[in-house]
Amino acid sequence: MSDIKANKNRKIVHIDMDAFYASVEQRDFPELKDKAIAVGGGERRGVITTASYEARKYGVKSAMPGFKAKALCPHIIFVPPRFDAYIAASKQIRAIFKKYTDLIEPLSLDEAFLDVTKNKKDMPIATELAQAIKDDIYKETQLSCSAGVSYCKFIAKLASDIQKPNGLTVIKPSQAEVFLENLAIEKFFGIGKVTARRMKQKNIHNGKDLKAWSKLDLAQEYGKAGRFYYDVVRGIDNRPVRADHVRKSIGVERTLQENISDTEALKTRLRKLSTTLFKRLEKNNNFGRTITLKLKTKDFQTITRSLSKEYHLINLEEIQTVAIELFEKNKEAFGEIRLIGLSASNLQKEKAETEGGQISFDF
Ligand code: TTP
Ligand code: MG
Repeated sequence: MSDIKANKNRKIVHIDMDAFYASVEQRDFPELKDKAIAVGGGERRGVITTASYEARKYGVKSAMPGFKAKALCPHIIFVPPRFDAYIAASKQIRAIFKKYTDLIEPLSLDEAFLDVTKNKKDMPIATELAQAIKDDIYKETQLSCSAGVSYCKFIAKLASDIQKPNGLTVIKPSQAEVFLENLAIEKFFGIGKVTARRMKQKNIHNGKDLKAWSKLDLAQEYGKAGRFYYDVVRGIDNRPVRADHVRKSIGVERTLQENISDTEALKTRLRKLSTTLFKRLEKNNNFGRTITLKLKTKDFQTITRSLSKEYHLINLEEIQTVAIELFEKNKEAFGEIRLIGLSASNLQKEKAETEGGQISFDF
């Protein structure tokens, strides 16, 4: 097993807008400034997309049901989302990135990686470059963001979160070792909630604990992933910043063994397909606001029907409900079906678990 070395010569910047949707609302409606607000969640059974920092003080956060937000923060103001405004702001910030580098990998509307090792401004110091981007963004959009600077993607992303809002955090190659040793296990790239729980049962709570494990032991305990953990805890993440790497949709489709016209049988297929789609979305850490049902009839006519929600569908149950709803609403039009497909679009990376677990910094 040959050891991979970390490429520590790159300069990667991660930019993430602060309370993005809520900040756009507070900017466009000055009466909301300095107020505890949530975007979405106002309607019955609705989930909020995000909350202003004033509301977060009360424990309100993304994906929380509106009633819960209200219970935590009784004076909270619910604002309906205006996606056009968020997309417009997103385009503005991407145009700014473009002035610095073409190596931009957007992760969602409000977040991107930039490789500025070589950059269009010939700026040798990435920290100054990140500050310049922050200033440009503020000048142009009156919105604040947080930046993380490091030599690889996963550390840059963690860094941008450290001093939110309006932060700029640099983790130099020489600081990475201490940083990673003190990092809570669930914050490592590639370690999900389930793995983190398993690791804690084995007394692996932070990077230092994980680092004590040999490559062989990790491989025995976690299979192929174990080898990956071995590298990641040593700050080895050589993934390149991939320009234009945004997926517009993620979908699955199945040609049926035989054509089906029975409604119940089709619904059963659809539920199964929802599960497959959900697994694929989960794997990509990507969730959609829009679900599209595609059916091909026996005479090869393709019918597609879409439904958009104002929040991202992050549970299997939600995806299934939307898929069945789409089917029920339109079933008269279908007849005999030979292929069935389901896709999610208006994608957004699910927020990595960042709350809870304090990181300690020794530098
Ligand atoms: P985030 O960057 O995760 O959150 P944020 O920008 O609101 O707050 P901060 O970065 O300062 O912690 O997400 C960007 C936007 O994506 C957010 O403003 C609203 C939307 N969003 C959802 O619609 N649903 C979600 O579950 C999350 C996490 C975000
Ligand atoms: Mg953000």
